[in-house]
Parts: sequence; C-alpha cells; structure tokens
Amino acid sequence: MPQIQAAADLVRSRFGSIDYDLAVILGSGFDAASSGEVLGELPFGDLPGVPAAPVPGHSGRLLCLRVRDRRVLAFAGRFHCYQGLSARQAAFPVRLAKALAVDRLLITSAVGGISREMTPGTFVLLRDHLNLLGDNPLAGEVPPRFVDLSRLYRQDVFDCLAAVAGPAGINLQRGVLAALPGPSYETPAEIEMLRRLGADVVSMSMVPEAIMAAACGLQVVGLALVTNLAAGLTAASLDHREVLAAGASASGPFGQLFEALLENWCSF
Ligand code: GMP
Repeated sequence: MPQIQAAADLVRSRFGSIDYDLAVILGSGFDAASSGEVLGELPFGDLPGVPAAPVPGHSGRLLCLRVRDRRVLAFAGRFHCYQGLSARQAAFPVRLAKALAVDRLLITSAVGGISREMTPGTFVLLRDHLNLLGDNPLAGEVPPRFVDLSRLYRQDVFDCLAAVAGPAGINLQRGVLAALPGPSYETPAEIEMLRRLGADVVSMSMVPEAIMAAACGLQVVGLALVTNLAAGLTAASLDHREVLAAGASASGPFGQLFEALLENWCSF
C-alpha cells in the first residue's frame, strides 16, 4: 500500500491534482490517445511498485488525456498473469486509479471469438466472466475479501454504445468472457470446453482488474474487441501480430465508442 501511495503521489506531481472522470486500461492494440489531447505522460517504469515491464503491443505508459471536456487517466498497457505475476500484481493499475480517487473504470482487451456472432472486428460489452486464471487479485489482500460479483459489469451503457454502433456499422454484442492464464493460446478442445461452459469470448486479462475494481468500489465497464476466431474455429494459426493488427485497424470504431461512453456514462 505505501508503494501505491508513492505511485499516486508521483502521478499527482507530474499531472497535477486532477479530478478524473474515468480511468481506462487499454488492451493489445487499443489506442485512446488519438481520441484526445495528451496533457501528461509517464512511463510505467517510473512508478514505484510497478510489477513488471510491458509486453510487445503494450507501450507501458500512463497518460493524462483531455477528451472534449473530460479528463481521462489512461493506462496504455497492462500487466498479465502470463508474465509470471499474481492476479493481485496484475491489478496494480486499479489500485493506483483508486488511490487517485477515480471511480469509473473502463477495461478493454483483445479477445478470441467463440460464439458464432463473435467474429473479428466485433466489440463486446462484457455481461459477465468465468475466472479460470486459478488466481484471484484479492488473495493475500487485506479485507474486504468476500466481495459480491453478482453485478460486476455495468450494462446500462449498452444503449448509448448501440446508438453509436448502429449508424456507424460497428458490430456490437454482449457476452461472457473466459479468462485463461496463457500465454499459449487454447487448444481446440479447450475452446469447445469454454463454449459449453457458456463463454462467448476468451482472453488472458481483464478479470484481475475487474475483481479488484469491484473490491475498491469502482464502477466497471468491460469492452472487448474480437481480434481473431478462437482456436479450432478457423484453419488459420493464431498469431499475436494479427491480434495487434486487428486492434490497430479497429482504433477508429473504438474511438467512437469511447467518446460515447465518456459522454454518457460520466453524466449518469
Ligand atoms: O494475442 C494475445 C493477447 O490478446 C493476450 O493478451 C490475450 O488477452 C488476447 N487474446 C486475443 N485473442 C485471444 C485468444 O484467442 N485466446 C486468448 N486466451 N487470448 C487472446
């Protein structure tokens, strides 16, 4: 905790004492900086207590953005269990956002599509998740431990997203995420298992951050981008470079959804 406070102090000294409307954690290939003006920037490596170096596709910078009249704290990069981190370490950005008094968190990620409607390019508002990481960010944490996750992901933003998605021709769905530790992709048999368990999409992230956010009392929206069909659903091999490319090519639509979310969710 003292390190989180030290990290928050550093952010305040670099960015000023800002009242953020929203924090966003950007997954592989996601870019929010192009939606607004960058008011401040610092490498993750400067933050006390930062758990690890970023992985390719994650620039590893903390940004202070102005998007219209909103202030956004953007984590351009995240921490994953497949880097050898605990779920608690992976949730570092959420604890930092909490220490900076943020109360809304948008979590984004590239995901593989499992259900038929989850084709590449589709955006998915998370309805719920299956935590198959074998870890929980609240393990070893001081109480609260027994946190209620029955309504973890906000659903009331769907209409404002759909109002933008429809006219812009953006495919927007709702779905359940399965989080696996990775870093290998799944086998076709594992994808068939996940489908039978009720998962619509699969990734290696989001869940530690979402659970920590619930424990910290933050409102959470989960928005995933399907970058590939999951293993066994296509003849093509899975490749992280394609995941990054699919993320980058969806930056226009993501920007539109992001602005709609900022406009509406932050006025609720
Ligand atoms: O390309 C790997 C990165 O994108 C990881 O950070 C995953 O969270 C995400 N990802 C994209 N597609 C898939 C997939 O098919 N399966 C899993 N487990 N993660 C994926």
